[in-house]
Amino acid sequence: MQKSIYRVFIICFSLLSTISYAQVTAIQNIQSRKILSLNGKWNYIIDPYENGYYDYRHEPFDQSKTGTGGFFDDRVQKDKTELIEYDFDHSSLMNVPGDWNSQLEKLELYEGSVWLRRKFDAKPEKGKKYYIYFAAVNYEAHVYLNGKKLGVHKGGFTPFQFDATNKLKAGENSIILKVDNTRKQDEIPTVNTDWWNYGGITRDVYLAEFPDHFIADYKLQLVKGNNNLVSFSVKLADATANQEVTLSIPELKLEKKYKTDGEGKIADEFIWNNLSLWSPENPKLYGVNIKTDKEDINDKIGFRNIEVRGDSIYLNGKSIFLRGISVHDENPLLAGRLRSEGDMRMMLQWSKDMNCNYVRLAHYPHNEEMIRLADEMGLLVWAEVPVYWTISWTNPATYANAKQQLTDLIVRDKNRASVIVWSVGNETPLSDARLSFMSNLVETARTLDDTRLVAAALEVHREGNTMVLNDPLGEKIDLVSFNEYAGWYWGGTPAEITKYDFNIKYNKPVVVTEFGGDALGGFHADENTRWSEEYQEALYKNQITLLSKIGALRGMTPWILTDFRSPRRQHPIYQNFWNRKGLISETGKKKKAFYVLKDYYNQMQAKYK
Ligand code: GCB
Repeated sequence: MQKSIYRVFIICFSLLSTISYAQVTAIQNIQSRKILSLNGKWNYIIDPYENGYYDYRHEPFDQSKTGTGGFFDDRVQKDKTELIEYDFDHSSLMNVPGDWNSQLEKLELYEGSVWLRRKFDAKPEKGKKYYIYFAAVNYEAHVYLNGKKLGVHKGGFTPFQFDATNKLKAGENSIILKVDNTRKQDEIPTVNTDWWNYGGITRDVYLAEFPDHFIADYKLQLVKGNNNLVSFSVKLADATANQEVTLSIPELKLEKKYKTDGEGKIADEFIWNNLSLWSPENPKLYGVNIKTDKEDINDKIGFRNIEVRGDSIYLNGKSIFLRGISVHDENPLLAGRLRSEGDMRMMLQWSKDMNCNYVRLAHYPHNEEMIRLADEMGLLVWAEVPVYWTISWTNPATYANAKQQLTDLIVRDKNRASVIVWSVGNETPLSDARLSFMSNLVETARTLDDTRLVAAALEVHREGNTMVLNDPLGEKIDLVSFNEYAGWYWGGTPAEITKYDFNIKYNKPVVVTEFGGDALGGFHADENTRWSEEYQEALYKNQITLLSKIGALRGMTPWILTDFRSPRRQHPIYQNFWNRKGLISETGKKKKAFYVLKDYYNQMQAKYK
């Protein structure tokens, strides 16, 4: 009974969140707003039994009453007789941003709740609005300010904010989060993945101040298929009409003034000739300024066009080959989520060292900073949501969650020229329910952004020595992308890879999303010995021969740039909780296969000059 009430609630909630998603997506370009960083050392309490959230009858502590026991009260003992069984002030500190698994040995494999608290000073001004903004918290965050709940957010890789205007005090404030990274079947991602389930506040936290009628969102990009037609739109946080907004790009001597309509919006398209178009060879970004009488927002934006015609991909009208590599948001050298710009630069520079012009940021939205660096360094991007493997396809709340995460990703990164593909998922098993779930996500992506390609990493099945791709989702997406593991999971040796051929139902550009095999860096043997660098090297050589049979091959992102941690990988000698398919080891050493791929990419670069 209780369960069905909960279900109705979830359905209503998901409907609500679908209807009002525009209000709940994160504010555009937070870095350029008036922000106070709340990064730093936060006190934490590990709470595996959720003792700070539920009473001994497992009822949630009453939010409306203080002193009931909830850790969000942040109580301090007033006299020696008082019993309080927690104490934030004397709890240890952890770095935020930072996953907890890599900061504390006892949390390495922890999945559950941790409370985090930080105090900060504020001087709220009358008439201003205040939001607490999180760039990402994995997975479920309950957020409290000065003992009062601001809200709950689910989804580990996308930004969100809560309105704190009425709860922020002059002087000292205390923000508390209960973060829970428990894996659950009905969530996105679901229980089974092949990456470490890093919990915590993994990206930046800010207190952001806004004037009335502030700019919540804007978009500045080329219209699809036209290298001179610029589309510009703005959305205020409320429906204020006649708000003046000025767009300027000083380098182009471009300045345009607008007034918002009755919905607080602006939408314009205008011709601008002689734009220097963004590409990996010319990662040109223009300084952009968007101003009102109360706000001054700066951004760096590139302009480019991406299109598919027949079986080719065109960037600014020129046919391209995507020389890519898949990348996880993890630093192999220190293990843990990428923590800083330096970490992110290292990953992207390694990709460039291999002569890549493209990265697949698997399997979930990476840090906004990563996309901005890709813009700056000239790397095209495949961006993905964690709709991975066996999602609960028939649960409406699960779908609403996936849709929200996709929406948040697109809203956040739509001004980044580097992003050319929105991927709605990876290796999802065929069924009618899955097809409708995935097709609806494809529709969502197209509705939110008609300028980029929409794709998914599909699977092939084998009929004898033929790899067949006839997944009906292939109809709806722009690329033929699939993962295949000939020479690794499919048994045999690298030599057997080239016996395969392909039967691909769709006449679209083929961009292979994964192939690969494990090699323990520094382990050398003959090319038939599993786990050796020589095996991986031969596998890459033969995979390249195999994939070159596909006439429509327009790119690939082999699996993967660096070794990464995964609880699924248990071989005591070769894995030890590491997936070893990296072309770079966990000590940063390039394996032999790195150079095979690099050679191939040099050839493809010459071919597509
Ligand atoms: C895959 C998955 C990827 C895994 C990889 C592997 O097909 O998409 O997430 O890590 O295979 O190593 O098995």
